[in-house]
Parts: sequence; C-alpha cells; structure tokens
Amino acid sequence: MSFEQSKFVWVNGAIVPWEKATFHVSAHALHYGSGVFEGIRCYDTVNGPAIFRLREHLERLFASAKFYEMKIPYTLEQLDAACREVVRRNGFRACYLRPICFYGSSALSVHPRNCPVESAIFAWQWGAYLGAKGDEHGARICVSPWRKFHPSMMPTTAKACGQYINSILAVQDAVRRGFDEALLLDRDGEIAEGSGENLFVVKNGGIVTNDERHSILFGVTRDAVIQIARDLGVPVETRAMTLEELEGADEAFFTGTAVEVTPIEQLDEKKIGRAVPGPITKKIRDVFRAATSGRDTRYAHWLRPVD
Ligand code: PPE
Repeated sequence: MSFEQSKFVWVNGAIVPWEKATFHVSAHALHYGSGVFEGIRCYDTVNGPAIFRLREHLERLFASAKFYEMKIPYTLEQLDAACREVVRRNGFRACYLRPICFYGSSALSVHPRNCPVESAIFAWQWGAYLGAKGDEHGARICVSPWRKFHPSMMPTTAKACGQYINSILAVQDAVRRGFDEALLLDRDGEIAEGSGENLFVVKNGGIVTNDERHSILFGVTRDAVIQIARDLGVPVETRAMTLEELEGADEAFFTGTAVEVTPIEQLDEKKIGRAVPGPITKKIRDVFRAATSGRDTRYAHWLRPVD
C-alpha cells in the first residue's frame, strides 16, 4: 500500500491538497487516542466506482463517536457526499477510505472538554491486506498472549483510535513470531477476533461466528457474509467459539473491510481443514466478490455509486 497516488483530502468541510492536511502536535487525540474512524472500500464495479455499504460504516462512525461524547459537526449525508468527493477528486476507481473524527487541540488533560472535533477523510489504493499470499493460500495466524479487552473496560463495538493499542500489541507479537495475523481471545478464554478482523468457523456445511458478548467489533463485512450465507442456504450460528473448535474446524476465514474474505490456513503450528480455501469459504468469497463488483444485482443496494 502507498499514499503516493492520493492527492486530495477532505478536511473539516473542504478539499485540500494532501500535504496541507495537517494538525497540531498538541491535538488531544494524538496523546490519548480520542478519535473514532472507519475503514471503507470503494470498488471498481460494472457500473463505475461504488462505495461498499457506506451508510452502515457512517452509522457506525456516529455510534462510535457517541460513546466518547463526541459531537461530529456534520450530518451523515454530508459525510456520505464528502467520501464520494474524495474518491472523485483523486480519480480513483477502487480505493480504501478512512474517515476520522477526533478531539483536536485546545488543552491537554484526560477529559477532552473544549477540544474541537476535527474531521477528515482520505483515501488510498490498498490491495490484499494480508498480502497476495494470504488472499490465495490463506493466512497463518497465532493465538495472541494479549487478550481482547472486555466490554466492561471499553466499548468493543466502537471503532475508536486508542482501542487499537490492544490490537497493535497483538499483531506485533504475531509478526515477530513469523505469523501473518493474531487471534485474540476474550477475557474468558473464548475466541474474540483478529487484530482487525472478525472470525468465522465452518463445520459440517454450516458457519459459526460470535457476537458482542465476546468482545468483537460488529464488522460490516461480517454482516454481509452472514446475509450471503443465508442466501446460499448455508446455516449460520452466532455463539461462543472455542480454540478447540477452531482447531477442529473444516475451514475458517477472516472477514473485514481490509481483508474482505480471507481463508485461514494455519493456527499456531496446526493446519486448519484440508483445502485452502475450503469449499464453503470459496463459495461465500465468490458471492462476496460478485456483490462488491456489482455483478450480483441482489446486493446492488450495498453499493453507493460515487457519481
Ligand atoms: N474487528 C476489528 C478489530 C476491526 O478492526 C475490523 C476492521 C473488523 C473487526 C471488521 O470490520 P469491518 O471492516 O466493518 O468488516 N478493521 C479495519 C482496519 C484494518 C486496519 O489495518 O486498519 C478494516 O478492515 O478496514
């Protein structure tokens, strides 16, 4: 991934050149992580560039802000228009969009009172998240020694900047040990999620995933995959998942905006299932790709045209 092709950024209501999109070192969010953000993909569809489930992402942005008493000074419709403008002005057909709202510079103490809410949206071209290899052969993941924070500590359903410190520790440990990604357990030792992905297990032709009782962020991709599975007639169960269950799974895969649907090849030293991607993962991934490319018109309502 690289920012090289990104020329314009939306900052507090106006488009500015990339190099002008700067904030002061005294910004509250830099010190305490007091921001909320989204990660959204724009796809080059058969009908031109379109942003995948833009409304759902922006709704989650507002929901995340609410937890931190942050009043975003724009409406959802304004941010929707701004996201589309960023794609247009950069001339991208496909890209990854990053809206962020954070407490800016005024005074530094833990309570962000009086700090202005700054808003920005930028975009860049971002290919396969876990590398092209992860995309074709599956990701190699390990169980993290770091547990995912419990909802009594931080709202796991909020996508807030500082909350990612937990994920950073986990993925640094995983990469240091030669893996692609970390799997975090929840406080009780059941599966939570990846550092930036939700997890699905496939067993006996059905799929299983967990929910907010297991400290996850409610992924927009997770929701899309659940709907696709139901449309395919694949049974879906939502409940706790254990490590033993993952180890004995027929298949497993991650979902997320960045990873899309990525099969998991290996957990610690053990291979998962037989083929990667397994047949159910492949079937779901194929429909997901048909949906995001606009070829499967059943999911046309998930695509917000840029123009
Ligand atoms: N859990 C976490 C912790 C998470 O960060 C993501 C997205 C998901 C689940 C899946 O959510 P969704 O994208 O709505 O399906 N992670 C984003 C950040 C990746 C990054 O490196 O930054 C993403 O996939 O865009």
